[in-house]
Amino acid sequence: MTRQSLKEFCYQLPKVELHTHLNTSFSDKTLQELVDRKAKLDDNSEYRSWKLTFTENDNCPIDESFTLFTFLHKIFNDEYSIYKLTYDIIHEYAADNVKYLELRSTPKDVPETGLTWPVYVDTMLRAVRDCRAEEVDIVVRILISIDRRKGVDVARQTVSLADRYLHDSDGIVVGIDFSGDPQVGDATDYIPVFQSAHEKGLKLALHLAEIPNFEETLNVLKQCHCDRIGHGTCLNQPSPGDGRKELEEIVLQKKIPIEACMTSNVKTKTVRDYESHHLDFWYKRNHPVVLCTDGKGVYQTTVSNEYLQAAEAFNLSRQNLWDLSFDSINHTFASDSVKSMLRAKWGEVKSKMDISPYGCNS
Ligand code: 6MZ
Repeated sequence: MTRQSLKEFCYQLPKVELHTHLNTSFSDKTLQELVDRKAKLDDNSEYRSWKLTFTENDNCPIDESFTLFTFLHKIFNDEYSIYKLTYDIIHEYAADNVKYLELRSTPKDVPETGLTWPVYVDTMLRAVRDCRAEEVDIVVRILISIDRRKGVDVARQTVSLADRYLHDSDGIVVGIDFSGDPQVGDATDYIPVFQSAHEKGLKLALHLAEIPNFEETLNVLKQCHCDRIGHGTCLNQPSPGDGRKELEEIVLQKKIPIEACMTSNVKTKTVRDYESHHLDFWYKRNHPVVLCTDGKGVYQTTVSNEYLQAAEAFNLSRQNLWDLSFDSINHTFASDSVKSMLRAKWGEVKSKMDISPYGCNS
């Protein structure tokens, strides 16, 4: 199979995206427009010289991502930019044959522009509903993010906000994401917040073990319900104290799906290269993994490209890729009826696709 035909297959494949941050998932075109607009509004051409994406072979340590995110937050700081990001991103995923998207974002309060937390979420919802009214072929759900740099009080307020929208967004807001710089703070402090979110019926997607945070990861996994793990890069490494594989055992036993963001991990140097990505470890154990982009703008990728990279790194066949994509439906935070609708959609496409049993390198 040529690379081109594999690439085409990955594009044609109906897909699910479960781990993507709004402020890092822009297309080049949207970014350009929003940077130009902001430079004009603030009469500051300096914005145009900021580095806002990682290009090909541009591997930077994870801290550089967080520096870059602070620049992005300065650009995307009003209702117009949040609407534009959401609206464009939904169309771009639909164009990549993504049929179900969970978009996550941290609400911002920016007094200068009138942005408040509720305005932020309402703006995202407005864009989702506008796309639905246009009959864009994609189902969209929203997760509200807790930024671990902002402390437990803010996290509690975020859960209250998400709880309100859980009951007042026609089912679009479905859960909570826990993210932010993994080198800052201790996830253990947030355990009561996660427990209360779970009790309220919010789904929980938690960034865990993106770097070797063994202690906090163990505490969270032992004491909290967790619906999905973001990254989980170091879950299968032995713990530094006794060399046991306790994290790995808990995750396997609880069958917690892992959101694998290969390109992001390679570009932020938390993983050496695609071939050494932990996807392989979990996949070989028949453990649920979902291929995701993390930030298709910042890391310059697409969901189709993540399938291509996984196929090439681990010699996955078309059937393997199909199964990965189809199984991802099980790990969405959608209702049972939406899951059934998605399975039927995959079924319609399947007969039209050439799903040979051969590996991509054969
Ligand atoms: C942890 C990350 C992340 O919420 O403003 N974020 N958190 N690890 C990562 N891996 C590299 N990538 C993004 O999107 C940007 C925010 O998402 C989180 C960070 O908190 C970042 O500020 P939103 O839409």
